[in-house]
Amino acid sequence: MTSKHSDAERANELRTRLADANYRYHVLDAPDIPDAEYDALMRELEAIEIAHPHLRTPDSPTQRVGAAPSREFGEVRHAIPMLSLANAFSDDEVQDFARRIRERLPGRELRFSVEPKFDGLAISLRYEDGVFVQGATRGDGETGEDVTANLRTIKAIPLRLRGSGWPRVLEVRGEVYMPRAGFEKYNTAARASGGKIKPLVNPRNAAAGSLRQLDPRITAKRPLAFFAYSVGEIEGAELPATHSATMRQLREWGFPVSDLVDTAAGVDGCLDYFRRIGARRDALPFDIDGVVYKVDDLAAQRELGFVGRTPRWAIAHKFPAQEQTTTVEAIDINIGRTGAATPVAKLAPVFVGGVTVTNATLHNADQVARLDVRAGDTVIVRRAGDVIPEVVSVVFDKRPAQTHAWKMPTHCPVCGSTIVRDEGEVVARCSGGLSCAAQRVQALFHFASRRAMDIDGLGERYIEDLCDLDYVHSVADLYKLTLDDLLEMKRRADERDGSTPETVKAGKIATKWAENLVEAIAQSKHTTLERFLYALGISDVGEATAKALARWFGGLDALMAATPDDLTQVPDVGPIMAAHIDTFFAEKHNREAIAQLRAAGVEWKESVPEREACGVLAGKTVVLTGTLVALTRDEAKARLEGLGAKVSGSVSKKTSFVVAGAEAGSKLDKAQELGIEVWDESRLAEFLRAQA
Ligand code: JCF
Repeated sequence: MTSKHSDAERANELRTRLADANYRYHVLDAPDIPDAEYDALMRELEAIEIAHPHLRTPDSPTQRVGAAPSREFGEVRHAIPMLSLANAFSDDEVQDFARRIRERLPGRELRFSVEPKFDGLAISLRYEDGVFVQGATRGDGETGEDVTANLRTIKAIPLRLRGSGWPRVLEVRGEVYMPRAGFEKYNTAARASGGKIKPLVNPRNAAAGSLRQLDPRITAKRPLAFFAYSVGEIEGAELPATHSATMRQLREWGFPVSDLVDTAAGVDGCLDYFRRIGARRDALPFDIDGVVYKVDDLAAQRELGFVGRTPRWAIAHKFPAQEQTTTVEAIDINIGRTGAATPVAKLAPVFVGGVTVTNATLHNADQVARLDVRAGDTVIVRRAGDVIPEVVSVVFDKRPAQTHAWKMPTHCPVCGSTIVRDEGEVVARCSGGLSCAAQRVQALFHFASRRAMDIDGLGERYIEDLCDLDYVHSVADLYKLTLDDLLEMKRRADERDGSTPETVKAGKIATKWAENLVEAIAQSKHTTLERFLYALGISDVGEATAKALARWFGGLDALMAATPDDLTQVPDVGPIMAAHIDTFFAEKHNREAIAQLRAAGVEWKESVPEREACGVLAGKTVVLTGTLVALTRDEAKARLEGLGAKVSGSVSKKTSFVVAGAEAGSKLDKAQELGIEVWDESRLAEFLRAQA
C-alpha cells in the first residue's frame, strides 16, 4: 500500500468520523466524542489536505471555516417558489382555517403535522447526488440570494447526505436561527469588548444579519443552527406520502428536525399543541413566534392547493408578539423599598406579550445612557412571559426634533431627599431613608429590629398594615401609637382582608398583642447611642460602624455637626461612608425625624468622646493591601489598631504608610503615585516584633 493511498483512505475515514460526530451532535443531540477529540481529528484532516491538496473535497468539514469574502451575492431562482404562510392570531381563526379545509375535503378526517414556528431566516438548501451544492435565502419568494459559502459554515447543515435512497436532486427548506445561549454568549463578549464588537439586537436579527455577511469568515464566528421543515424541488426519487414521514426521512439523511415536531388530530389537537408549546416557550433554547399546522397528507395538500401566495393546507398560529413599538411619554424614576431609584419609561399604551403595557423598566441610569432613550422617542418594548416589560431599543429614525438626553433627577419624587450614586455603583438611591414613604416599611422594619431599637412584636406584616392604613408615616409616629390605635388598625386590617369573625377569643388575642406592643415601644425609648445610630438605617452604617461613631463622638449632636473630613478620622470610616453619613444628616427630613424621636422620649446616655489615641501609631493612618502571609489582614489590622493606628481601606494624602503584601494592585500604585511610604510584610513583622 503506497503512502498516498493510505492518506486518501485516512482522509475519507476522518471525514466520515467527523460527519458522524456532527450528526450525533446537531441532529441526534447525543454527542459521542468530546470537543477536544473532534478538534484533534479536524487538525489531522487539515494537515493531510494541506500536504495533499488534491485530496480536499468540497464536502470536507475543513471547508466550513469560511471562504474569502465576495463583492456581492449571486441570485438564485427558486425552481419552486418559496411562499409564505397565512397567520392566525386567535383560536377562531384556526377554526376558520379548518372549516375551509373541511369544505374542500368533505368527510375526510383531518390529521395535522404540527411544529414550532422558528424565529430565524428561511433558507433553501440544494443537494445534488447527496452533496450540498447551493443555498439561498427566500428573497422575494421567486429569487433569493446565493449564500452557499455562509451556509457551509453552519455545522448543523450537512455537507453530504447520510444513508441512502435520496433523490438525485433534493431541495430542503428550513430556518437558520441563533440559539439563545449562543446569542447571550456573543453579547456578553461584545459588551466586554469596549465597543469593538457591536452587540446583536435579538436572535432573529442576529441570524439574518449573520447570513447576509459578504465575508463568510464572519458568519463562521456566529453561533448559528438550522432546522429543516419542508422540501422543495425533488428529482429522481419518491418521498413518503405524509409531511411527518418526510421529516423523519430528512432526519435520517442528516438534517436537524426539531424534537417538538409532532402530529395532531383535528383543530382540538392543534389548539392543544399551541398551548403546550406556548407554556414551554420561554424555556426553549431558541426563539419561536408561534406554531405551524400543516395538513399531514401530501395528496390532500395537493388537492387543497394555494390561494395566491399562501397554501390552503397550512397556517401559522402566532403567539402574542413579545415586542412592539410605542412612544415614550416621559421617563420617571421609581423608588423601591430599599431606596433604589429605577428609571421607568411611561409609554403610550401598547398591547405586547398578551397584555396592555404603560410602563417599562429602564433598569438604571447606565442603561438609559446606553440606549439613549429620551422622552418623545419611539421605542421597541419587550414583554416575555412574566418578565417585567423593558425597553429594548430606540428607533432613532423616528426621533422628533428637540429632545433632551435624560439625567437622573437630583431629588426623590416621593420625599424630596437627595438622590445619590456612589462611585463604581450602578444603582442610585434616595437618601431619604427614614422619611421616604417609598422606603417606609423597610426603614421601620430595620428600625424595630432586634439589634436596632428592639421593638418586639412589630413584624413586617404589621408594619405594612400600619403604613397602608395611615397610622404611621415616619419612625417617630411609632411612639404616638396608643392601645386604641393598634386595636382599631388591627380591626380595619382584618376587615380589609375579609378575615376573622369578631369572637371573644380573637378579641382577647388582639388586645394582648396590642398591649405587648405598646409596652415594647415604650421600652425601646431607653436605648444606647450606637443602637440608635444603627436603627437610623444610614447607607452602609452597620453595627460596628455605629459603635465606632458612638465612641468617637460620644453624643449625637457632635456627630451631626461633623464634616466628612472629621468622619474619616473615625476608625473604619472611609470617604464613601463619610459621604453617606454626611448626606443623611444634611437631609432636613432626617433631622426632623430625629428631633421628633427625641421629643417622643427616645434617649440614651451620652459619654465623653473616646478618641484619645495612644500608642506608638497614634494619629497614623495605615492602609493594608495585597495578600499577607504570616498573619491575616484582620490580625494585622487588630495589631496596628492596638498600637493606636487608624486602619483605612483607601489610600489618600492622609495615609501615613501602606503595607503591601503579595500581588498588591491599585492601592500600591496610588501610594507610589502620592509618594507615600510603603512597607513590605517583613518590615511590618519586624516592627510588630519590636513593639511586643
Ligand atoms: O418555522 C416553521 N416551522 C415554518 C415556517 C414551517 C414552514 O413550513 C414554513 C414556514 C414559513 C413559510 N413554510 C413557509 C412557506
